[in-house]
Amino acid sequence: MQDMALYAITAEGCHPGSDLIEVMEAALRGGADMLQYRDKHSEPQQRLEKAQALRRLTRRYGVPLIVNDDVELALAAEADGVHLGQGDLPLAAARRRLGRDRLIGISTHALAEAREAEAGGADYIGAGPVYPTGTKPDAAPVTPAYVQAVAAEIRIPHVAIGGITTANVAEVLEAGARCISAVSAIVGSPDAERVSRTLAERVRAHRGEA
Ligand code: 3NM
Repeated sequence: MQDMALYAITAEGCHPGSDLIEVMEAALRGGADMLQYRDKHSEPQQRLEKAQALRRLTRRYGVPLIVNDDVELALAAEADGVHLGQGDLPLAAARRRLGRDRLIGISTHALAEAREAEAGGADYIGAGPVYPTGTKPDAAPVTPAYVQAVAAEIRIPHVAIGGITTANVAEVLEAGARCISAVSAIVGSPDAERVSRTLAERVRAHRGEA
């Protein structure tokens, strides 16, 4: 998979007055280079329509589209892969259904989970939530120390996630993150393009690419 820098994830509640597709297009203009459709509430038909709209959008920008949780929706929408939490469909079952050509990402919160995902053939892992976040209020923060441990040991790509904003992204990068993900920092902003540009530029600058 490509070496992504900013992985933007959708949320049901966008900044008042903006819609999902507009906000995600703003994120792509700002430099997001991977996008995930995450939606825990919509009905199946609505989910399919939104995933298809995001598929058209991401094709225009040449960016991979990942669907959260739902392998069948990922296939129906011709997405590039799925992202699975620890309680979702097991990695091996998802791989059988999706084949080798589609990406599978796994959320991890501890090194044992990261090692298991790597050994099981995941394409990338999420590492988080790094900081407390209203998007996943019940999850205990893993702190930048977990990002550091993952960066030191895990060889597949990792994405730091959870409570990351323009104010704390430097600390996450210092801990060793090569890619960061954000939900509320982007969708909750009145200027998703500017926030995305700032985040993507910080990541690339830290990698020595800008
Ligand atoms: N997954 P925000 S944390 C969707 O740790 C998600 O696996 C996490 O949202 C994990 O950028 C998280 O708004 C929420 O904090 C990220």
